[in-house]
Amino acid sequence: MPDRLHFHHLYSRRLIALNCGLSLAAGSLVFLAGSQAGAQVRGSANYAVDAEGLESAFEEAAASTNYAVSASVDFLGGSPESADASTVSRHGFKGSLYEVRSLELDAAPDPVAETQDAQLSGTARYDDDTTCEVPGSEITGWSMDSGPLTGIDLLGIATSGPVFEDTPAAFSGSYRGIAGAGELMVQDTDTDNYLAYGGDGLDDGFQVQFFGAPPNADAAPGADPDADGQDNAFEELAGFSPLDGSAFLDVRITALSGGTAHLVLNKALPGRDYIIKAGTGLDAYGAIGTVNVAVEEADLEVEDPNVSEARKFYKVEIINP
Ligand SMILES: [Ca+2]
Ligand SMILES: [Ca+2]
Ligand SMILES: [Ca+2]
Repeated sequence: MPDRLHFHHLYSRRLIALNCGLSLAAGSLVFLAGSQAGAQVRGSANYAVDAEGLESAFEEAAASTNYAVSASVDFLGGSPESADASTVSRHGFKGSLYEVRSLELDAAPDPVAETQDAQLSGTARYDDDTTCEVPGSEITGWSMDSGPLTGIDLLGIATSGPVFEDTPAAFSGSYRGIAGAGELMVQDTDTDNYLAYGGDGLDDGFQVQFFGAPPNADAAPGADPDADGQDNAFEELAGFSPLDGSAFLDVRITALSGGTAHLVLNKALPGRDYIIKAGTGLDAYGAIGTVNVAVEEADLEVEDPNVSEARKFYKVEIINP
């Protein structure tokens, strides 16, 4: 089969060529001291390397816009480095010549949603001011120093607990004997999940603000600890203190003239719908309008221009959409 013989022949020639190449390299080493021709060019259509020489006198550089390599074998040196010099590869040394001087710890994501995980890691800064990223698994002695973390495992995965407002957490750990610290913001993404105040329908931030850390029976949505007739849930909706019996939503009819009734709400909050309802009896109200305000307003006046009944009742419903 002539074709097969032909291929075999080419294959054999390639083997021979390779062997020659190896022999030539060995010869270069022999003539090293006297030669200045050690560097060779290696390349493709997109890439070219002026290859390393065998001592510093032949040192050659391979480079692109962002990257440079110089290499040599006589002192085992070389210095590949990035354009901004933030990282330097120090290959070829027989031992570590650099020591960690400081450690910064970070988290991702940061902020993290409450009850979710974040990966902690570090950045070590060496005594020559270079830096090195350190994975969380290589940092020892993880510690939760403050804030709403519930655990950090050996891989540096931190778990956050529930919060009643955005709350920072502080943590620390060490790398090669150098301690570092970091902070992580835990975001309040659920307004009704905080410990014993969670799941009762009332904003946890409001409950902590007025009743302190849970549990506290006075903080229940239906409780009225200031005995003003409006329970905590309604005080939160209307924007009043649940601990001040003189502060509560008050709706008054201040005037009636020419078939128009003037109503005044002593406080209106932005972001709420105030639905004004009217009826001829206490069991038959119909909505006559909705009022919204852009900023908090005291003594907000509302008019009902269609008063013809002998008597008319009003009430206000508040909705926090
Ligand atoms: Ca929460
Ligand atoms: Ca709650
Ligand atoms: Ca009350």
